Amino acid sequence: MTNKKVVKTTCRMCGTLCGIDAHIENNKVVHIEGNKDNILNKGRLCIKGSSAVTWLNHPDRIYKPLKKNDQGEFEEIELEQAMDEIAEKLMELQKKYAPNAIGVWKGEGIDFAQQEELARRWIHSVGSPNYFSNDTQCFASRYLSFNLVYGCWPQADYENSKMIINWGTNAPVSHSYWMQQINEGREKGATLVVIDTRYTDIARQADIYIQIKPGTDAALAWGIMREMIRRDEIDHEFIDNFTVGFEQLKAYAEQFTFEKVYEITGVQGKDITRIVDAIAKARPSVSSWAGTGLEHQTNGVNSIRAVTMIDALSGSVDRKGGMKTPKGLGMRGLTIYDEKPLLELKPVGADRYPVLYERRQECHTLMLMDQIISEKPYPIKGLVMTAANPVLTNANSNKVEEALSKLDLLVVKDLFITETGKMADYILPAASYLEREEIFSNSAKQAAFITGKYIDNGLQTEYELFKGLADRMGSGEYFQWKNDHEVNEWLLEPTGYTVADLKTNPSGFIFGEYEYEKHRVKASNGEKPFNTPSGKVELFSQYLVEKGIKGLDGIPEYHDPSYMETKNTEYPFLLITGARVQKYFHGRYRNIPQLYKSDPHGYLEMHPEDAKELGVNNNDRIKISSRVGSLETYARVMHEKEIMRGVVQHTHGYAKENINRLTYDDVTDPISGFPALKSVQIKIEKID
Ligand SMILES: Nc1nc2c(c(=O)[nH]1)N[C@H]1C(S)=C(S)[C@@H](COP(=O)(O)OP(=O)(O)OC[C@H]3O[C@@H](n4cnc5c(=O)[nH]c(N)nc54)[C@H](O)[C@@H]3O)O[C@H]1N2
Ligand SMILES: Nc1nc2c(c(=O)[nH]1)N[C@H]1C(S)=C(S)[C@@H](COP(=O)(O)OP(=O)(O)OC[C@H]3O[C@@H](n4cnc5c(=O)[nH]c(N)nc54)[C@H](O)[C@@H]3O)O[C@H]1N2
Ligand code: SF4
Ligand SMILES: [Mo]
Repeated sequence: MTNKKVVKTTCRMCGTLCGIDAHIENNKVVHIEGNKDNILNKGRLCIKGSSAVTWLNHPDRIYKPLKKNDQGEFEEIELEQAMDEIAEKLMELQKKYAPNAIGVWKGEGIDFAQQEELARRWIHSVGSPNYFSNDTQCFASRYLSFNLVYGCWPQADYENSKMIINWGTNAPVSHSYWMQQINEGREKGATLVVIDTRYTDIARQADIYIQIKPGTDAALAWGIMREMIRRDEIDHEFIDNFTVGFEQLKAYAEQFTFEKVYEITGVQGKDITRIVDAIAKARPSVSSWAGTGLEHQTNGVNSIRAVTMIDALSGSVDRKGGMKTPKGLGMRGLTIYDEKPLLELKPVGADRYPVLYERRQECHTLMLMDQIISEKPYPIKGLVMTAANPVLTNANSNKVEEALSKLDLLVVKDLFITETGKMADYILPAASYLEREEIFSNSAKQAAFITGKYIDNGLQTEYELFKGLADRMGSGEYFQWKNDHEVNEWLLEPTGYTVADLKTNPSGFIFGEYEYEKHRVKASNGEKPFNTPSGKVELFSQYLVEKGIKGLDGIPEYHDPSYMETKNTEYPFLLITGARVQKYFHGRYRNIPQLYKSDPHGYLEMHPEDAKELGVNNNDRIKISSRVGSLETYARVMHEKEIMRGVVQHTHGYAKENINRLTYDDVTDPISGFPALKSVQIKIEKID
C-alpha cells in the first residue's frame, strides 16, 4: 500500500522561505506546489522551488559517508566509523598543535538560522574560537552598516512606502518576496528609484533609473544628502531628537556638489534633483535597500551607512513606509560566547577586523586561507565544513584550493560531491530541509515557521553531526538534547510558545503585529530609543572613531574604489561578478537538467562597443584574466543600455567557468574585510 501525505512546510532552495505543500509518497517527495495560505508567497513558487523534486531525488545525491583512500579515491564507510575517525583526528590535531588548530565553516546551504548557532556552539565547546561562514562575503557587511546606524537589522516597509530606493540589488531575481512587497507599494503609488551599474530587471520597472560607476554609490548618497539639506527637505524634529552627528554630516556633505558627484559617479546633477524632488514628496515614507552591489566593494560598509542615512534625514525610520525596526521572537540563543569567549586563542581575523568580530563574532574566511598556507600566527590543520562550496564561491579560488589541500583534515557535509567535497578527506551526506525540524523567522512580518522531518533516510542532521562530535570529544554536556525537536522546544521556552504552536500554524505564525514609532514610546518611558551606544540613530559613530583604524571614520566618508587609484592599462576592463540569475543559487542547481539545459555555461556580459573593439561576437570563446588567475568562457554581447562601457559582468557558481579564479582576496573593505568581488580589473582576449 502506498503511504501518501501532503505536508505544509518551507522551501529552502533559497533563503526566501516560501511556503510549500510537499507531496510525499513512501518516504519520497513526488511533487511540490506553493502553499496558497502562506503569508509570504501566497502560493507562488519560483523555478528553483518547483524543481526541488528533481534536486532532492537526484541520482547523484549521496546517502553514505565517503572516505578518501591512499589512492585519492572515495570509499563508502559507515557513519559511526566516520564520526569516530573524524573526532579522533580532530583531537589529535588539537593535541599536536593547539586547541585553535581546528575550525568549523557553515555555508549558505543552511542559511543563518539555528544551524549556524549549532556550528558556533560546537567549535567553542571543543575549545577553538574559529567559526567561519559565507557571511564574510555576504550580509555581515550590511549587518554592520545598519547596526552601526540603528543598532538593529531593519527592514524596508515596501508595502507602505511612498518612495523605494534600491541600490545594487535586483529583487525580481534575488528576492522574489521583496519584489511582491515592492509591487504592492507601487500599486499604491510608490516611486521606484533603482541605482545599478547594469540595466537589470528591476531597473526596467523603475520610475528613475540611475546607471552608476561601480564602487561610487557613497558619493551619490552624499550628493543626495547635500541637496536635501540645501533645500531643507529634512525632518528637523527627528534629527534633533533622535539622531547624533548631524552637524558633522552636514559639514562633510558640503563638498559633494553636482560637479564633484558627476566626476566620481557619472551621475548628472539633474538626476540628483529628480531624486530629491521625489524624496520631498514622499518623506517620511522613504525606504531604501542596498544589496551586494554595494557590499562587495572596498568602501562597502560606509556606502551602505551613507545610503541608509538618506532615510534617517527624511525622518523615515520606524515610521510607516520607511525603515522598520522589527522585534524578534525572543527565542533562546545557542551560542556560548559569554561562557567561553576564547578571545585569548586569537579568533582568525579578530585583530584585523575588530568591528566585524565584536559585532558578529565572525572569523574571516579570506584570512583563513592565508593562515592555513603560512601557519602564521598559528597553524590551522583541520576544518569541518557544512553546506558550503568555497572552491566555487570564495574569492581567489586558486588560493582556496592551495589552502584546503594543505589541511591535515577536511570534512565536508553536503547533499552532493561538490568541487570542495572532492578535496575532502571525508564527505558526510546531508539531510535536506524535508529531513529536519528547524525554526525560521521572517522579521518584516514578525512571523515564524517550522519545518519537520517529513522524510527519513537515516541521514544525519547538522544537530546530529555536532552532537556526535561533541560527545566523542568530551563536550557532550553542551548538546544535552536528544534531537532537533528537543532543541527547538528549548529554544522556544522563553517565548511561551511551543513547537506545536508553530506546527498548527504552518502558513506563518505571527508573533506580533509591527508597531511603528516605538522609538517615541521608548523615549517617553525614559528608555533608549535605539539600541546604539548613544541610544540614537548614529549619523556619526564615536565607536568607530575609538577603533582608530584607517578607514574607520566617525561619519561614512566616501573613498574612491581601489581600481580608480591603481589605473591599470594591462587590465583595462572592470569586472562585476555574481549578478544573480533566477534558476541558480551560487554553486547550486547546475545538476538540475531542466535548468541546466537552457543555461549550461558561464558567460561574460559586455557592452557592444567593447565587444566590437575586441572583434568579439555573441557566444565567442574568450579568455579573461586578472592578476590572480584566468579562465576561458563565452562572450555575451548586451544592448548598449544594459551595461556601462568598460564594465563587464560574470556570474559565479559555474564549475568550469569559475569566475572566482579571477577575484582577488586582498582588496578588501577596511571595516568588514569583504572582498571587492564587484570591482576586479581584468583583460579579455578572443580565442581563435
Ligand atoms: N536566484 C538567486 N537568488 C539569490 C541568490 C542566488 O544565488 N540566486 N543569492 C542570494 C544571496 S546569498 C544574496 S546575498 C542575495 C544578493 O542579492 P542582491 O544583492 O540583490 O544580488 P543581485 O541580484 O546580484 O544584485 C546586485 C546588483 O548590484 C549591481 N552592482 C554591482 N556593482 C555595483 C555598484 O558598485 N553599485 C551599484 N549601485 N550596483 C552595483 C549588479 O549589477 C547587480 O545587479 O541574493 C540572494 N538571492
Ligand atoms: N564572485 C562572487 N562570489 C560570490 C558572490 C558574488 O556575488 N560573486 N556571492 C557570495 C555570497 S553573497 C554568498 S552567500 C556565497 C555563498 O556560497 P556558499 O556558502 O558556498 O553557498 P552555496 O553554493 O549556495 O551552497 C553551498 C552548498 O550547500 C549545500 N546544501 C544545500 N542545502 C543543504 C543542507 O540542507 N545541508 C547541507 N549540509 N548542505 C546543503 C549545497 O549542495 C551546496 O553545495 O557565495 C559568495 N560568492
Ligand atoms: S523564491 Fe523559489 S527557491 Fe526561494 S523559497 Fe521561494 S520557491 Fe523556494
Ligand atoms: Mo549571500
